[in-house]
Formats: sequence, structure tokens, C-alpha cells
Amino acid sequence: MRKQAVLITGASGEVGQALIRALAEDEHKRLLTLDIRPLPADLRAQVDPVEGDLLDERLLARLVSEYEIDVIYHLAALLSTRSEFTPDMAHRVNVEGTLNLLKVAAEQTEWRGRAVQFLFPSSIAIYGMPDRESKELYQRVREWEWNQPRTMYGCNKLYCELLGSYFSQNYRQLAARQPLMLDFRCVRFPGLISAFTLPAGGTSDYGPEMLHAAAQGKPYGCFVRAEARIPFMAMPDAVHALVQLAQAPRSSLSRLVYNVTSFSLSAEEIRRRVLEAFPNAQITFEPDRPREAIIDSWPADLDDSAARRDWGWSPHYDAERAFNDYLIPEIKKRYHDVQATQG
Ligand code: AKB
Repeated sequence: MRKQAVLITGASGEVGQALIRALAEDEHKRLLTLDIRPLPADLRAQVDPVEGDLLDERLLARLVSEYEIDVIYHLAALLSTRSEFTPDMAHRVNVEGTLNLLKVAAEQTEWRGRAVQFLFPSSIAIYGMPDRESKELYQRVREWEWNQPRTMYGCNKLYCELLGSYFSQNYRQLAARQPLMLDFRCVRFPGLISAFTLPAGGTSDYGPEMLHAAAQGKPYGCFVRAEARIPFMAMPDAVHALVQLAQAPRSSLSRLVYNVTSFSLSAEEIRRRVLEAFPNAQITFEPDRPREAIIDSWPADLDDSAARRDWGWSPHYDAERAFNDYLIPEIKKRYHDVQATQG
């Protein structure tokens, strides 16, 4: 008899680890986690951890033979900067990996006669503001505006949104009998900042990197100019958005893809908040112009009114609360513990 489970891919990543901690509180849910990297030891006992490659279709077939998958949180991805150095691998992981999983979800939906729910985190990277003037003029971008990504990662994410819509609405549309469709739901995240983990290979990483470097007493050269501005979100709100969207009645959703955001800050405004907490921090601006150009192509802010209207989205952490109640206290504790153990 197969075990019912919630599948989390990319489980060892930043969002994955935060999502496991949130979902593991509900002991009625069995969590099946998949990542090419090992799961941190403190999380392994709470889940069924699997180390493997999303591109390995035989592995996916084995998992489906052992588990009845109700919900998929598909978090595995190569982020924007890393994807620029390995665009072919980014396409394989971000697109082919997602397609493999959508096919599994579609087959399982048909097989069990009930829609598998597929939660997909997209990104502000799917937007492409053509120049700084447009970014300044059109600050709060709506879901259907400026969908011209500049990066391979942004192209991957936008195409996967379209794949998810296809598998949710038109899959096998010419077949003699219309199959039951999977339940694809997507949020477009801004830059995410965690107190507990550091991102790897993203272009919005300068926000968390600046904070974590200051907390460790390390100098930090920010790779965008002081005025560069994009929307950000504290990691607890990213998990909150995914879980809240998953719990929304399908009938309340007017769209499959939603913007969500919490606060927009310039790099200088982040620096000021970091210096308030770490007055001795050495933070300089040393723009890497190609990486800065990617940030300049992303919108200054997102219009998340559709998510607020359809499923009651509202961030728990605005900038004040994110820094004062979550990031600074938790990061101070994290590095104090680290320094204490290192002596
Ligand atoms: C990245 O910088 O690539 C990600 C993102 C904004 O999706 N953090």
C-alpha cells in the first residue's frame, strides 16, 4: 500500500528547509523530500529524505511506486546568476526537471482520480524592465506586464509557468476523453532573505549577503550600486505565501500565477538597517555592472493585489518587522552560537 505524502523538491535549499520546518509541525503530513544535496541532519528525522536527481525519471518512477503524492512543492532550481554561467544545465534542471515532475503529477492525477496540487515558486526574474527610466516610471508591476526576462533563469521560470498552465488546463486536449487536470498554483517571489541560510547563485543575494557578512564581522563589497532597488521578502513570509496559496479553495483563484511581495528597499536602505544593528560593519559598493544590469531589469516593486483579493495574502513582515523582529535578532543569535562553539 503506497504511503500518502507531500513531496518537496529542492528540500536542502533555503526555501525548502524553511518549508520543512513549517510543514513538519503538522504530524498528519508525511513529508517526502528530494534534493541532489543531503538534507541538514536536524531535518532528516522529520521527513522521508531522498537524495537524487530530479532528472532521473527512474527515481521519480520509484518514488511514485512507494508514495501516493498529494501535493508537490517544486522548489528545485538553479538561480539567476549561476544559470548565466551554465545556461544549458539551467535549462535542464529548471525546465526539463519541472516537465518531468508535471508529467508525474498529471499521471498521478489521472490514476487516483483526484488532482495533485503542484505549488511552483516563480520569480521577479520573469520581468524585464527595458531601462532604468521605465523601472522608475512603472514601479508596481502587475502579473501580465513586462514579461520579457533578461536571464536564462527568468526564461526558464516564465516557460515553466506556461507549462503549469498547460498541464492545468489543456493537457491532452485532443484526446478522446478529457483527463482530470492537476492543480497548478504559482507565486512569483521577490528576493528572499533568511536569518538561517544563505542563498547560492542568486542575483538578489546582495541583500542577505550584506547582512550575514556584517553579523560575522566580515567586510562586504555590494555588487550593485546604492540606489539599486528591488522588492524583498523575509523567508517566513515566503513559506506563508506557499502554504496559504495551497490551502485556498481552487474556486477562489482567478489566475494560476500570482505576484507576492513584502517590502522594496534600495541597497543603501538595506545597508543603513544593517549598520543600525552592526555599527562596525564595513559595507562598500563595488558594482559588478553585468550583475547590476540584471537587477535593473527587475521591477522596483510588485502589485500583489490579485493575491490579496483572491486568497487573502498579506505579509506578516514589512521592512521594520523583518529586520527588527526576525533578521537581526535571529542572525545575532545564530552567529553568537557559532562563535561560542568556535571559542
Ligand atoms: C535570484 O536572485 O536568482 C533569486 C530570485 C530573485 O528569484 N533569488
